[in-house]
Amino acid sequence: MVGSAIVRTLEKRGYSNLLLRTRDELDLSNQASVQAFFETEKPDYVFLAAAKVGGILANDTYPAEFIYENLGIQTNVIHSAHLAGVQKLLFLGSTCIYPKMAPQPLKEEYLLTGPLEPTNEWYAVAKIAGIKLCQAYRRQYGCDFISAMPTNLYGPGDDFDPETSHVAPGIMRKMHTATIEGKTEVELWGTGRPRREFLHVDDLAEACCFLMDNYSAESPINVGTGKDLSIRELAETLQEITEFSGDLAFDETMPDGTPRKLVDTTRINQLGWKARIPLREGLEQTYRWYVERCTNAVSAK
Ligand code: GFB
Repeated sequence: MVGSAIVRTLEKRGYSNLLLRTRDELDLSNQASVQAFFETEKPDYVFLAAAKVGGILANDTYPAEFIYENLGIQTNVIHSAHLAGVQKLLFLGSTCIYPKMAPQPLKEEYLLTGPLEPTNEWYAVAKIAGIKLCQAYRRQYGCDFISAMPTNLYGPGDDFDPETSHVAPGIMRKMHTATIEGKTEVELWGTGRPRREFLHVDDLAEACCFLMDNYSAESPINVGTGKDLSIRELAETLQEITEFSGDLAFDETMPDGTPRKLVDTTRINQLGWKARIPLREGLEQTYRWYVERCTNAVSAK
């Protein structure tokens, strides 16, 4: 989702010399393959968006995959970028790197000031290691490696599998399916009280290009909208968008995760960047994308 959005944004800006590889063409968890790619292609700029990601249940169910795959991908790419003399690298983290009970909004300096949320500490520890790799290579070798911490993302290209996805695509799909199947209820996880901030992936892609041009420092920098809402409010908005007329049933045996994750975006705003896509509009566009994709998949069979 993120890589494709960055490519769309770069192409819109007129870049035609992009070095792209699919997962099948280049396995980023394979050190030798990554090193060979960098030695041969010698990229100037690197956007490191590749990661093993998922929603709260996937994070909690597959801790080994989340820590192992992410440590591997980012270590291989960052080290090879250094060896190949890359001019600038942007590493993408996540706001789950901040302590579970950190004051809100989350400022960049809250990193490593308290315990992490247990459901995603494996992913968070890997992402914190990625930030530290960038900082270490900057300090020791003078590499211009930066890291950005986006808040919860959504948009075209997302994972809509209800078991592994994040909340917005997960609920969209559950409501879409329930309407088709004539169900009167959808099951949601937790209490509905946690608050989350959602950023459209095209806004993140703009922010990544902006930071490549305008940011060069050791500290990670937050990327968000500065606004959050409760999961119940999100679900009610999605009921309107998907036209699901049934009830919301919250399964409180499922985890809530972090109570709130609102990022402080003062730094990036002061540099001159702001998110543009309003949540309602972005969710509507994402739902249209999902429905078109489902319809095409069905008619292709
Ligand atoms: O999006 P989500 O999985 O990620 O869940 P996190 C957000 C909230 O929505 C949680 C609730 O309180 C969930 O319990 N929720 C309600 C649901 N219904 C659903 C549903 O049908 N599907 C899902 N997925 N959630 C992830 C981290 O945490 O966020 C990752 O695990 C990463 O490490 C990512 O940082 C951005 O915000 O809780």
